[in-house]
Formats: sequence, C-alpha cells, structure tokens
Amino acid sequence: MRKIFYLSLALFLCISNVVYAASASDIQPRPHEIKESGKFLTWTGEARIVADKSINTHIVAKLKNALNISDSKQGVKVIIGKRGDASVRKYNKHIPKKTEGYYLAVGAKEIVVAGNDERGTYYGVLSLAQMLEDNRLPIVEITDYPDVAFRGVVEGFYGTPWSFDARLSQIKFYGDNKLNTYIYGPKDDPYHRSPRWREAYPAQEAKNIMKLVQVANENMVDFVWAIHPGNDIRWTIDDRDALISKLELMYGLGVRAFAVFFDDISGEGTKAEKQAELLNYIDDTFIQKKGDVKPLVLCPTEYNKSWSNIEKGYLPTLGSELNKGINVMWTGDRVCIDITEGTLDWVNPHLQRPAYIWWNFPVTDYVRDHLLMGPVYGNDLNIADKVSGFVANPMEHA
Ligand code: LTM
Repeated sequence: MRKIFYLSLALFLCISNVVYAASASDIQPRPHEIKESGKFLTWTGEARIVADKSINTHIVAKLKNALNISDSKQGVKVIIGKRGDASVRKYNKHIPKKTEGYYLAVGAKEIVVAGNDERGTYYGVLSLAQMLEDNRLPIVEITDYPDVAFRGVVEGFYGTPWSFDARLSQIKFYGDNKLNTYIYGPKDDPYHRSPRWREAYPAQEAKNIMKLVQVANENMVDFVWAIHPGNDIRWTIDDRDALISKLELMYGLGVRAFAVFFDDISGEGTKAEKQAELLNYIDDTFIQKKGDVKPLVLCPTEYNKSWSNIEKGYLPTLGSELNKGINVMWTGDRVCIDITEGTLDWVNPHLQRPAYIWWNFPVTDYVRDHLLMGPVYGNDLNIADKVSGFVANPMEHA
C-alpha cells in the first residue's frame, strides 16, 4: 500500500496539471501544429541522449546547455536526430517534409526531436528549450517548419559598420531565434564596395570573416557575403574575372553564400542586361559548379516601386534574363516602407519569381539623430508564400 502511495506521489509530481508552467504556445515563432495534453513532465536535467554518432556536435551541445542535461542512465530518454538517422527512424512519418522542419514530442518518459534536416533538428531543440519553465516541460507534440526560406538581417546600411564583437553577438542571436540568414554588405566597407571590391581583405579582416563564418555555421546561420561593384564596374572580361577571383577568395575563407548589390548607383553599372549576364555567369561558373553554395542573391538598381520604370524595361529584363534560381531583392513601394501584399503582387510578375525582401527597418542612416526602437507594425501578415526571403536592414547601433 505504502509502495503504491509513493509511486502515485512520484507520478503526480512528474506529470501534473500545473497552470504556471510554460506552454508550447509560448514558442516564438508560433509552431504550425501543437497538440497539448495539459500535462507536464518534471525536468530534473537527468537524461540519456540517444543519437547517431554522426550528429552535429553543436546541436548536442545546445541541447545539453539549454536543458541543463547531466548524462544519466536513469533519466528521461532524449531521442534526437534528422531524417535518415537510425535514432529517429521510428518517427519518420511524423517529420514534416519541409526544409528546416521538425517533429518534437515530449512524453512522460521520453522526448523526441526529429528534424527533416540538421537545421530542423536544431530548431526542435530551440523549441524544446523555450518550453522549459520552473523545471517543467509540457507534454506535447509539435510539428513545425518555417514559412519563409531565408530569414534574418542584411547589414546593408551607410555609416560605421558593426564591430567584430557586435556581429558575433548578432549572429548568435539569429541562431537562437530561428533566423537563418546574415547578409554582410556594409556600405562603408571598401572591400565590399568601391574602390576595393576587386582586392583581397587585409589579413586581420580576413581572419575575422573566417571566424564569423565559423560561428554562423555553429549557430545554423548562413553567412552571406555581398559584393557591390556597380559604382565603377566595367563590363569587361577583366572585371568579370576580378569579381570571380574575389568570390573565390571569400569561398576560401569559408563563405558558402553570396550576393551582388547594384543599389544606389548611376551610369554604366545600372544596365539590366549587363547585370543579368554577369549574375548568370557567376551562377553558372561559380555557384552551381561549387555544389555546396546557397542560391545567389541580387539587389537590383530599381529595388523599389517608386524608382521603377517598367517602360524602360529594367525589371522585366531581369525577370526574363536572370537564371531562375537567382533571388532578387525588393524594398517595397518605396525605399523605407511597410511590406504589403500589393507590392508583391506588383513586382513578382515582373521579376518572374517571388521577391526577396530587403526591409529598411530599423535602419537609421537617413535619420542619424534618431533611434528606431518602437514596436513593429504595418507589414502584411499574409505574404509568406509571396516572398523567397525577408531580411531587415538594421541600425548601425547593433
Ligand atoms: O535599401 C537599399 C537597397 N539600399 C540603401 C541602403 O543601403 C540604406 O541603408 C537604406 C536606408 O537609407 N536605403 C538605401 O537606399
């Protein structure tokens, strides 16, 4: 009798309806599907991790760190892995067939984190960690995946570029918040733009970029390096080769994602057919050949509606000439403006692809006596399937 009493007590302490514990609906961004049981698992940190040997060690480190795990044979079993791993084979049918998707199940004795891919697994861990409160985890089943392929930040402002330390902390923040993209394109880096875009970075700067790429990889963020050659580019084989050589150098530093910016220029560099020819050349001879590089991104010269002249054919030329895999950026109806469904309905047919949003908020390079720190409002909430990416251009104050 006494045994039953203690067993019941133990069970009650482990699984009980305690209202103040975290709930899956606290997870940000809110998951697609949540099946909550209303019950909770008391989390002591004692757990046995079951994973394939090949699992990314950063994922395991994140899991252990976020959930304070001390390895124990007695504890809760945490089964973790990505589609194809033996550890999660049993759960294959639950894993959403979506890039960066995951299935997460918290049971009374067992937790399953099963990603569709490595990032999905990582995001499953982040969601699990967000649910932990007062040493309790809700007993729940979650199916989740991102609606927008590329999400994050473009360091694309005029003014003092971010410091190395600021970038490190930003990149970690993106990783922790399921943002997968950091585009490096500060206007005042002379090796990104004129006059030195053709030249290699000095040794210390190259070393810093290498380190940032490494930290980005550890935090599941794509470090996208952008080049801005439009101010003084000549449409010659020499300049084309100089650009490819620079990309090769950046590839050598570990960069596996690239962008080419043609914003805020005039003259020769603005020609749509020349830009398209160059971008296709980069795509065919560099991006596709490497095999391990993310899709190329272009910021066009006519990057918002108020500056576009359809009769002159700039956007339609890009739309029809550019390789279909190249993403094209767009700031909306104006340079700094909310992103609406209307602007996407207008531009996407011209681009013949969903636009990749460069959102000019909270950038302050045009109002340097301001800090834009208010709440965000005004963007349409139903545009996810009309965009290929969404990145915000921030303040120089990281
Ligand atoms: O917005 C784009 C594409 N280009 C520039 C940015 O570099 C700048 O930060 C913003 C805000 O001033 N405006 C631009 O035109």
